[in-house]
Amino acid sequence: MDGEIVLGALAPHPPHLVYAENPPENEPNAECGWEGLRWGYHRLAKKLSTIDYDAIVIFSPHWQTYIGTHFLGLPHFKSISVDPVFPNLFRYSYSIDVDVDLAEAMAKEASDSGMVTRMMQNPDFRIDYGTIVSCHMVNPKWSKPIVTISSQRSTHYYSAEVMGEQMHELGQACKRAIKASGKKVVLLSSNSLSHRHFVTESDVPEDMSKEHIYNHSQYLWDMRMIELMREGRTREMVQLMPEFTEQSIAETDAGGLSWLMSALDYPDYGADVHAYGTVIGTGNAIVEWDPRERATLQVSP
Ligand code: 2X7
Ligand code: FE2
Repeated sequence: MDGEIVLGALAPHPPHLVYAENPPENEPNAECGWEGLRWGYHRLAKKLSTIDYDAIVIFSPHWQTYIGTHFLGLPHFKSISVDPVFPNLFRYSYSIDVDVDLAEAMAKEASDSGMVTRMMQNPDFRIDYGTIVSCHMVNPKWSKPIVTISSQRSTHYYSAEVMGEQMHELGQACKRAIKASGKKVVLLSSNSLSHRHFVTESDVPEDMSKEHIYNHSQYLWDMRMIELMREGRTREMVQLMPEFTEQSIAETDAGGLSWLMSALDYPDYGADVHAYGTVIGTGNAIVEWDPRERATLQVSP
């Protein structure tokens, strides 16, 4: 039977969210914080727990590869991940299973369509915190194998437009590989939206009286992008992506959201927004696309 994408989500990765959850894997302890985003993630995790799937494929901006797209390529990685900017919040012990067959199939499809790809086979490779935070928040039990796809930074080498074209190809290649694999797969784009942020931390990081969007203009941009998602106008959203990325220094520079839209064949059905909230002034949305919505639209009279 053909494989399929059973769910896609925008799943941002501020380490603050894991910090505020206080899971046993993370050393630092928080009193509370960022509840709107965390409760949104709980709703998404609950939805995922009702779905039958084999693997999670995640695209992370914090695995940055300057020559081509890389994929995790060993069955297991175990270590501790320390956030370089927030070591006070995130020191997380992980033990992660990888779906290497699926990763290799996606890398091959991408390379057959002309992209530069590579499998990461260094057993000492440290998994980036973007991968860990998003995967923890959607599936805290780590009950499914994952595949991480790196960000190949062409926004900065070339332009946001070049990145958009490459991510279109990568999304289509991943979709073909998933179909051929026979597996049911969840896709995550791990990124914030607007990304201007404060450069000093309050004495108590979880002091929510200090948390708000960095400026109104980037808030307006976030709302515009989210509205297009909610209305199923994702082709327009992708067209706006270079301008959005530039104007709000968005983490869409990494390419993940464009990759996700391509793999989902540019949803024309409305997305469900589980939460929007700020973390050190950045804009973060937890958004779900359920491809069954398209099927429903097609069969209804
Ligand atoms: O990586 C991040 C991020 N994208 C947003 C907010 C805070 C910290 O880290
Ligand atoms: Fe980030």
